[in-house]
Amino acid sequence: MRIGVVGVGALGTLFAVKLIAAGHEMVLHVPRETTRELILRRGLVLQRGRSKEAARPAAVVADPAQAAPAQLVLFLVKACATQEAAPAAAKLRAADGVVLSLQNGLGNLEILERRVGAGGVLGGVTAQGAYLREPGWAVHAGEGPTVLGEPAGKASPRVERVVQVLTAADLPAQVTNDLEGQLWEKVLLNGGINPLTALLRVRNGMLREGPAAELLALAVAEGAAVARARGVELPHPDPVALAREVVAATARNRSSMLQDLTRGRPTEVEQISGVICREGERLGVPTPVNRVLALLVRAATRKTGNFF
Ligand code: KPL
Repeated sequence: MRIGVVGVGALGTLFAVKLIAAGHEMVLHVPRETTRELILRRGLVLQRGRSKEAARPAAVVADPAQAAPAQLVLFLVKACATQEAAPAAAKLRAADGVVLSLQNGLGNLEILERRVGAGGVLGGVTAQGAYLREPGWAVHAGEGPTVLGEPAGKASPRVERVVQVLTAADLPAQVTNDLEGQLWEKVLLNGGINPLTALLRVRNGMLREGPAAELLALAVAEGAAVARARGVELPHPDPVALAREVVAATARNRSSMLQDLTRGRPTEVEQISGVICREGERLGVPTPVNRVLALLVRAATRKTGNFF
């Protein structure tokens, strides 16, 4: 199958390497010239411990119109870049193809549907953890399932097909009939793990104990209260216990927000903590911990220099 990737960051690299190894023809959308040249010269690299897997995509393009259309387009840009990158996904998608967003945060599917058309978008969440060593070179730092579904709910043959493609490429995937529940569950986990790891400058595993673990539990419980007040059915009965499991399973990972903050790039705080706080306010559910975490991340993002 011809598969496109828009957003060749850590997860984009991980998915692309696995899918190339499974025999798919990968087309990568890479706007930055230096990254494009690097990937064309060296290929993609996926590292796990001491082992390294290299893979060559079929095409690396700045303009998606230069590539043949893809049946499946993986959309993995940061949530704060969805608006900007959505046209590339729309151009790369074949007329009968789908764009699959596996991004963090809420609001991505609505933006994509406006660009791509309502029938052309699938959503999902992934518990795969990876960080970039350099452009096109990802370190696989945590494994977990990828769950996908139709934005409108019920599973469909095309979701089943994508699940098969991913699973056969060593990216275990499952179908969900409740995408909204999955997206909210991921968002409240990210609302705890991402700001805390970014602000404390630690890997996920450091949230397993002590005051950081306490803050994690408080942030996740607040997010869960907002989701429930909204009428969302959270798949896991105990989101705080789930957050502890995710932190343990991805202990070696550097969260995406930690990577963004340390590189001085915009973070997904608005699409994660921002959404939890705004929805909490609308529904009368207090979110003081998420609010402070959001303010601290915003303040840290604005910080331009170091006094010491
Ligand atoms: O989604 C993640 C992220 O880093 O954005 C987790 C699951 C927290 C893994 O690090």
